[in-house]
Amino acid sequence: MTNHKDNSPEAISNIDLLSLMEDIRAWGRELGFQQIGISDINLDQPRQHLQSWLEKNFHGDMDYMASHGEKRSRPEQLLPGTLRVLSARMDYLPDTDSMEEVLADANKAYISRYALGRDYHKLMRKRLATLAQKISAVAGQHNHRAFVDSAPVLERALAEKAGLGWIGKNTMLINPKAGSWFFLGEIYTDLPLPLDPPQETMHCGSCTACLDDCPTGAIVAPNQVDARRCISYLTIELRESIPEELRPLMGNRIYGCDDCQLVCPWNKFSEHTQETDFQPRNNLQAAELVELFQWTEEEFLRRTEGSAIRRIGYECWLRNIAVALGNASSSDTVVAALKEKSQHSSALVREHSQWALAQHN
Ligand code: B12
Ligand code: SF4
Repeated sequence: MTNHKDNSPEAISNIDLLSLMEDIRAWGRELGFQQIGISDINLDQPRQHLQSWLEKNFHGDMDYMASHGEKRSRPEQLLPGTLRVLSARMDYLPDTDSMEEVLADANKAYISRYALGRDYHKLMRKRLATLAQKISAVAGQHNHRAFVDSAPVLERALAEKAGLGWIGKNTMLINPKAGSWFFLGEIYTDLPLPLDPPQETMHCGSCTACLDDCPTGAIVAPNQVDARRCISYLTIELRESIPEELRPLMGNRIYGCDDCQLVCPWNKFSEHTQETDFQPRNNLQAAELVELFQWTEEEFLRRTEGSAIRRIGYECWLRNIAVALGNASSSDTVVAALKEKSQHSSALVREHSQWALAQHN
C-alpha cells in the first residue's frame, strides 16, 4: 500500500481503499475489537423511530437524548464532511460466577456485567484514536472523530447498517455469532471507504423471551424500551426518587440490569472478554448488599475509582442499595443497616431507607 499524506480527491482515488479496509480490520483485531464494519450516514428510518420514542417521552429525564436537534441521526451535522462511519464492537462479558445465582440470592447485589471492571468509555476511545492514527498514516490526515457513547450518535442503528448485527426486540444490537454482550464505538470519517452490507434480517423470529422476562415491563413493544421503567435508567440515569410502584420489581439489581440479555437465546454464542480491564474489581460480581451499604463515601470513591459506577455518586449508590435491601430477606442485620441510613443527611437516602424498612414490618 502506498503511504502518503495528501488527502485531495486525486490522492484518495490513488489509495487502494479495499486494501485499506483489510488493514483496518486487522488493526482493529490487534486493538482488541472483535469486529469492524463501515456504513454510510443515511439514518432516515432510525431517525423516525428516535423521533417517535422521544415524542412518547420514553427518554424520561435523559434530556441529552432530545437536546441535540437532528445531530444524533445526521452524522454530517455532528462532524461536517463525514461520509462514512466505522463501527466497532468489543466484548465485555467477564467470566464470573453464575449471574442467575446472584440474581436469585436476595441478600446479594447484582451489578450489570458491563460495569464490574474499568470504565469502557476511556479504554475504547483510546483504542479507536490509535486506529484512526493508523488510518491517517496510510491515507493522510482524514477528518475524523472517535465516539463511545460520548456524543449524540445513534450507535446501534449505525452498527446495524455496518453489518455488525440486528437490533433485537430488546433493542440490543445482536450479532448472530456473538450475541449482544459487547460495547459499540465509532469513528466518523470523510474517507470514502467501501461499505459493508447491512444486517437486513432480524433473527428474533417469534421469540418474546425479553419482553416476557423484563422485571419491570420496560420493553413495551418489540424494539421499544420505555426507559422510564427500565432498571438501567432507574439505577444509573435517574437522579431523583425511584417510583415506588417499580421498587419491588427491581429485586437486587443495584446498578443496571442484564435480564433482557440473559434470557436472549442468541447469547449462547457469546464469548467471554479477554480484556483484563473488564474483569471484576473489589468482588463486585457477587457482593453482599449490607456490606456495600456500609461503605463510607470515601470507600465508595476509592473502590469505584476508574469504574463507570462512580458516575452515579454516593447518594444514588445508597438509594439503589436501600431499594434492594427493601426486597431482601428480613434479618436483624438488614433492619439495623436500614435503620441507621434512615437518619442519613440526604433526604433521598432517608426516604428510600424508610421505604425499605417498611417492607420488613
Ligand atoms: C439512552 C441509552 C440507554 C437508555 C435507553 C435504552 C434504549 N433502549 O434506548 C437506558 C438507560 C435505559 C439504557 C440501558 C441499557 N444500555 Co444503553 N444506551 C443508551 C444510548 C446513550 C442511546 C440509545 C438510543 O439512542 N436510544 C433511543 C432509541 C430510540 O434507540 P434504540 O433503543 O436503539 O432504538 C432503535 C430500534 O429499537 C429501532 N426502533 C425503535 N422503535 C422502533 C419501532 C419499530 C416498530 C421498529 C421496527 C424499530 C424501532 O430504531 C431505533 C433507532 O435505531 C446508547 C449509546 C448511543 N449513543 O447510542 C447506549 C447503548 C445503547 N446502551 C448499551 C448498553 C450496554 C445498555 C444496557 C445493557 C446497560 C445495562 N446492563 O444496564 C441497558 C440495556 C437496556 C435496553 N434493553 O436497551 C450499549 C448497547 C450495546 C449493544 N450491544 O446493543 C450502547 C450502544 C452503549 C455502547 N456504546 O456500547 N441505555
Ligand atoms: S435492562 Fe432490564 S429493565 Fe431494562 S429493558 Fe432490559 S430487562 Fe427490562
